[in-house]
Amino acid sequence: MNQIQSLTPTTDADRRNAKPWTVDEVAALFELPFNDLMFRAQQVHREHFDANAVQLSTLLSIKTGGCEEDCKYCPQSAHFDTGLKAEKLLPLEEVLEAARAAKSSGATRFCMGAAWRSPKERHLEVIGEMVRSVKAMGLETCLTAGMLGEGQAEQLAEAGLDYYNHNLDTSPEFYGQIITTRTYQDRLDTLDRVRNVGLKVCSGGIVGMGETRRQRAGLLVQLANLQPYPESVPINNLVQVEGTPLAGTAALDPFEFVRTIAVARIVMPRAMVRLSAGREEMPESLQAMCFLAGANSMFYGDKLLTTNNPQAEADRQLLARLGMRCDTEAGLSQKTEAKINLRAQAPAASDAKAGADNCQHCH
Ligand code: SAM
Ligand code: DTB
Ligand code: SF4
Repeated sequence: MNQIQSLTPTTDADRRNAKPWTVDEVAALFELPFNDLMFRAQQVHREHFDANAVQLSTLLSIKTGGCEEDCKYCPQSAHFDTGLKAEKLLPLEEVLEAARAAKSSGATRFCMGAAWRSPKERHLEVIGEMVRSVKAMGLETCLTAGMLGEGQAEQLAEAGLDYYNHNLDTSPEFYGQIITTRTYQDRLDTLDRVRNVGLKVCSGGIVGMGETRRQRAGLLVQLANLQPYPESVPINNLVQVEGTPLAGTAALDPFEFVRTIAVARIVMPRAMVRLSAGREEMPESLQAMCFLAGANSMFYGDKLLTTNNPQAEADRQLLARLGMRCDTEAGLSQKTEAKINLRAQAPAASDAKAGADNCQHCH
């Protein structure tokens, strides 16, 4: 059981939903009894992935704070006073040092984040150098640096960037209450540019901002109906930062967060669904439930961009306790066979051992 049959990454054709999802259909998934939803999500997850493997990405803020956008959740917006000190773009050597540390603690992808509305030409040259050098260490690279203009995605692709992260953040209906300085269409346009030059798309959103369940469904519909849907889908739980307008928002029911992961898994079966911001505030039991719901990637390392993430050592212990393997290959091993045996299969002792032994960093 759980035999890894192929290391082939998904193709764009694999990630086209044959029929677009409607908000009603996705809202109906959210309405399922919790156990039924979890069961469906696990079926889908196990059809396409090894359910005991998780991919680890480490974040670094390469340009912090002072951002001209007004995203109401964000500690880095210059519109709000969160006490964060704005900094310039980090020098290359500092970025490479962080990438080396990420690799040696077991991350397979290094994600660089810049608090910009969009990057300037002079920045892209430096970032190109960062991408080339991080890749040369054997890490996958991801960048999130705001909207991309004409020719900028090409420049990043030429530098060898693997993924570009640009989140839709929420549903089109709720969006205007969260950000006014750029439109939903601006975000879709950037995703198009990224896709058109062959970069892999990382796009997801944030929950717990006061949106309704239907609006959470609306976000997932937007993502699932992209043609193709993203390779990578980060699901963030709002980290409430004092000074941002969303500080003090009623916390989301934790089961609703798990439901969001499960529905994301069902509507984007072959995407890597990343358990993203907000893990620091989650009990480990809840994180384990997110893996059961189909999350198969997470941010790993003591810090996200400006806020805390669980300590890497605590994560290594959590994965070990769950018998989960962190994947050291680029991308996650995919199962080619869609066979689910609904009767419980007693795991062979060798299977359990294979999972736990696989990652030299975690165990
Ligand atoms: N400035 C770029 C942009 O907005 O695309 C890149 C950096 S921005 C910080 C990346 C993403 O982090 C946002 O799209 C949002 O989804 C997430 N994020 C920012 N602040 C957050 C918070 N307080 N809680 C959860 N997610 C957050
Ligand atoms: C994403 O969706 N979440 C990450 C990454 N992409 C760039 C960022 C989370 C940021 C949380 C708040 C902070 O640390 O500043
Ligand atoms: Fe700027 Fe990105 Fe934060 Fe929005 S989310 S304020 S664009 S850093």
